[in-house]
Amino acid sequence: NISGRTNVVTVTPWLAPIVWEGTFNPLIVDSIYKPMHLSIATTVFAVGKYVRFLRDFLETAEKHFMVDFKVHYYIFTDRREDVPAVVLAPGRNVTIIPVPGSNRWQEISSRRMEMIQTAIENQIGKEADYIFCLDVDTKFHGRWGAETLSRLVATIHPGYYEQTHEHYPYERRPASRAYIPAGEGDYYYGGATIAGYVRDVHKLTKYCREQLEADAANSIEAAWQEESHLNRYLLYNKPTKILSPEYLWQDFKAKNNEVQIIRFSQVNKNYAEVRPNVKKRK
Ligand code: UD2
Repeated sequence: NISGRTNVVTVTPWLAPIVWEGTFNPLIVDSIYKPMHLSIATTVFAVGKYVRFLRDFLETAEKHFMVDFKVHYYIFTDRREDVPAVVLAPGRNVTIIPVPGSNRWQEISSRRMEMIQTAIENQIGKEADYIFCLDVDTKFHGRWGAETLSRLVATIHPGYYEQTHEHYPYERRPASRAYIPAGEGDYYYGGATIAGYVRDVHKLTKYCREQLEADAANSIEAAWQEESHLNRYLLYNKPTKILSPEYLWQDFKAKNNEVQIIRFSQVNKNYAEVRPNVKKRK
């Protein structure tokens, strides 16, 4: 009862599945994972004006994200008073973690690695089996369920899944710790969705934090900040499961033949209006 897919690649050269609609049976997946009573931590940062994206993120997550699982949202924000009260299903709850603001969006995006690392050490590591680290300027539109669980999970960036690795925006300057030499690379992974066992995501965030700090000490910032370091980490620490761009789309992109369902998508945003400083978007 699985249709199979012939127009997309569904397995990596190291035999990790690439999850697309038609490659899994949700009933079988749910019957395996739901009885395990897993605890799922979900981190989301809403710093500065990005707090405005939280309501849609949380409301749509309650409809589509890990439904019937215990989900603990950790909201990192400098605007506690603006966090919306959203009705959560039984077994799901929210913790607010205060973080400082910043006048550089690059710093807010990058410092997530350090803050997630610390939150895992202080709290999440004792509470959760799996963790998802997600961007807030997003909405869920379709099922995101237990088919996404694995030891180390990354998502193919929707902007680059049709391209070959010489076109990926990896960091190409050898001076940066995120450097990936020409001719190397598997996929270009988006920084908006990282997941896995808590201990594996802890290792990843600690590594990226250390590399970001080493670059900063050498006055260099990788092309796409923590996303560049993430891509380097995943080149040498292969993900055990990869999510297709169904799990990370962008509202400004037209749907195409390969993507049969958009499950999670970055909303269109006015960069000049929401960011404390502006840089051309990808
Ligand atoms: C891409 C990545 C993003 C990150 C960034 C790195 C995708 C689809 N997105 O998105 O994950 O790797 O590039 O440069 O892969 N944030 C705030 N307040 C701010 C700015 C950012 O809370 O003022 C948080 C928020 O959770 C946001 C995230 O950081 O979702 C990423 O920032 P972005 O969405 O502005 O980055 P963007 O669109 O370039």
